[in-house]
Amino acid sequence: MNEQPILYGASYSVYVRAVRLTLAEKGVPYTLVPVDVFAPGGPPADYLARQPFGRIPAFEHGSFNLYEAGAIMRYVDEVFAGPSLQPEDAEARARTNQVISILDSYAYPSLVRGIFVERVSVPKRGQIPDEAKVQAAIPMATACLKALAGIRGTGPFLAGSVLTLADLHAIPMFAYFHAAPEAEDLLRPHAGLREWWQRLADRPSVLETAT
Ligand SMILES: N[C@@H](CCC(=O)N[C@@H](CS)C(=O)NCC(=O)O)C(=O)O
Repeated sequence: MNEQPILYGASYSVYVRAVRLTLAEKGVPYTLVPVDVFAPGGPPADYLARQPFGRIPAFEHGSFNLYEAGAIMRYVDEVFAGPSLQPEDAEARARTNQVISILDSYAYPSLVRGIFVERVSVPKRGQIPDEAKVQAAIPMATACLKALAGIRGTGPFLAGSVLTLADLHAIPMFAYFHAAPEAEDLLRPHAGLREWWQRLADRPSVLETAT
């Protein structure tokens, strides 16, 4: 299939950014069609045909339509040329998928929704953060950082010795989390995660998807 893929979403979304990072690392040109899920009234009604839950991203490649960031990232990795972002080795591949699942199930609700949104996005909108939500997110954020640091061990990347979809899934969540004042204290015990972030933060794909 020669068509250039189309990604529907907004650059502020962590999940849209994770897909953009994957496309960038694979060197795949694509079109980003803006869909703002937080617009008053929600996304356009016809968008629900692409993503019935009203979330972003959605993806189109020729006649193939897909939603759910993790599925899109795996598809992009498997269909396009460029460096493989999923290890061949069964154990390393399982670690990659384990990290992605931890990020979706525990990191997004705590690091992003519980801490970043309340501490950074809500005040930016001129509203008062819900302190209870921040406090409720801290135990899960703590457990999550400990788990990710443990899985990473001393390797340069989250799930082994090469960059994988696990790193690309994590980058947008960590980028937001770092903007919250809680990040410094919560990351203090995890020199390895801080070093991981420093290694990735000025990667071309990371810089070019920063906005
Ligand atoms: N499981 C979905 C999650 C996507 C998701 O939650 N996207 C957020 C933006 S980062 C969204 O659309 N939020 C809109 C809302 O919560 O109403 C995926 O992996 O694509």
